Amino acid sequence: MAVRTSWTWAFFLLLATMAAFSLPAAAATHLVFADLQSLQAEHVDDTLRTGFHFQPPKHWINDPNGVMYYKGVYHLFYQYNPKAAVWGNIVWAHAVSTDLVDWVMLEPAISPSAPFDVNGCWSGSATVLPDGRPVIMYTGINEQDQQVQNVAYPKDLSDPYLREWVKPDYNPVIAPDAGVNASAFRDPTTAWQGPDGVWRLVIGTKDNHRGLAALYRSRDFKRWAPARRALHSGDTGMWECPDFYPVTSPGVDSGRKHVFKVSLDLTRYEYYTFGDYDYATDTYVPDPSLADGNEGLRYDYGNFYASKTFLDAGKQRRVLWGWANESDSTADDVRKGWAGVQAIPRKIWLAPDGKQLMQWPVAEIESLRGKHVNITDKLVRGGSYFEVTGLTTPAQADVEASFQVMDLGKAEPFDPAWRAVDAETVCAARGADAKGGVGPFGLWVLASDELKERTAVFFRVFKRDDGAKHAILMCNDPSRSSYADNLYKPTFAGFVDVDIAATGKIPLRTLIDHSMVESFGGHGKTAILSRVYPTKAVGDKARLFVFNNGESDVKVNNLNAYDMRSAKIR
Ligand code: DQQ
Repeated sequence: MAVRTSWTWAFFLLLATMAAFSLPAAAATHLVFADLQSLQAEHVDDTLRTGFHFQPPKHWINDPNGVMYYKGVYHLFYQYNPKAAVWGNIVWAHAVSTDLVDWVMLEPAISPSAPFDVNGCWSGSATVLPDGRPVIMYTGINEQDQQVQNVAYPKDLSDPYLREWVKPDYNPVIAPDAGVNASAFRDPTTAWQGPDGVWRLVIGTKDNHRGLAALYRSRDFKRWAPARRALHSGDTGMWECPDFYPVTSPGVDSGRKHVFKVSLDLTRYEYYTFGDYDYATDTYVPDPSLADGNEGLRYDYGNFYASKTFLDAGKQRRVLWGWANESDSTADDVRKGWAGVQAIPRKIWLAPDGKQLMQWPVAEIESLRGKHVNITDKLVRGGSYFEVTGLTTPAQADVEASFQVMDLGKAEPFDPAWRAVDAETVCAARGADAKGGVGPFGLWVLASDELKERTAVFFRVFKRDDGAKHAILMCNDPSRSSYADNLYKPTFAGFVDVDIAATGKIPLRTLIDHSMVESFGGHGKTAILSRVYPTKAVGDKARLFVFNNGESDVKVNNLNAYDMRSAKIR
């Protein structure tokens, strides 16, 4: 017994040591824990597993892959380790759904099996060809550990779930040419066809510090040739998981814009631009008003990475998926037996003013709403808070609220020094407990009885000195979210482009799902996803509050909170 105990301790000590280097803050990609990557989880700790966000029953997941809608069925593939709760042994796991809510888990669609992918089946995309056949293009890690691009086709098109996929022998279809960095050449996009009938796609790569979206062309989806110029590039390090697609703005005759998004391996953030794409010359020019680089607009200002969109032809909408990594330690992941969650699928479109993209959880998830609590016109005096009671499961809930600022004159001046820094720095300096003029006000979610564990999702309003509108900061402050040690607890933040002087109100929607706090400010203008690990505010012990730590009173015009049922993932 003593021997076993000391072995157990030694093992956890080893994990703890590794964990010190493995919090997401360290941000290293594709860290391989040789000793852990085939450590089957024998026990799964359900305490903080999500109820209505997508997760497989156990083990590690990362990027959404090849998402598509095909003949009435949504397909979600994703990076998965079938053997452990850490990254490694990567296959394309596969799940299907008819409503983006309930999922049927299938056998992995693509696993290492051939010289061109024997060391891993990494991210990629699906394209539906004009003859109706879907094709997957993914990155294989070949025998020489080079990154090459391979195709796979469904074995049996009459199977509505497209369970089996065949990799033709002529793979790889795109190999890194001389001069291309073969260990940084991955994540092909969905292909698009120009009026000339030629297929195009881009692949993420880099040239020293310059991230590149390498463009390739093909007439038959089999023989691909590199274009002379990349579709786009930027001085931001390796570009992973590029995405490129057209968007329109409903009801606005602004023409068609193309969105270009990349996931930045160095910072683990994503950014996007949109602009004009010319098929004839294959040039993409972002709108000049948009920042193109680290300061660029983000889909989500929180823990959201390797995202991918697909066109939902059934509902004529574009849907965005993204991966939320854990922010506890690797040792915790091994102990839990699982790691990684997919964010709620979000409808995405161009804002009517053409200034940014908007997002909103797909309407289907509202089918999970249960018991409902409504609060109308409730004043929250500066320095006070109240509990939203009546929900059965505040740890698994959907909350929509609209806050009215009663005295905008109390807004503090926006320190000009902050202009040079990002929202995150401002929010980290002025967290949820730092009293302000207008705000911080918002929600404390996943709060414990004695209120010592709580995650704050809130707004602060500042007066600008440059004559522009007020600056509205939306923050997620997890600094008090848990009693547990060894957690990465970054403050996340973004500005919300709402003219508060004109509207008087700021809307917020927050999806609370045990260890996920996924928020949308300004009707989907700013999104922030955060992972938290409460120890007391779990299950039916979690509570929900509205707080106001500013001088100005705030009125909750309307708050609708719903219990959320669990999705069926079987
Ligand atoms: N994850 C995949 C890569 C991709 C990275 C490997 C992004 O293809 O670049 O699991 O998270």
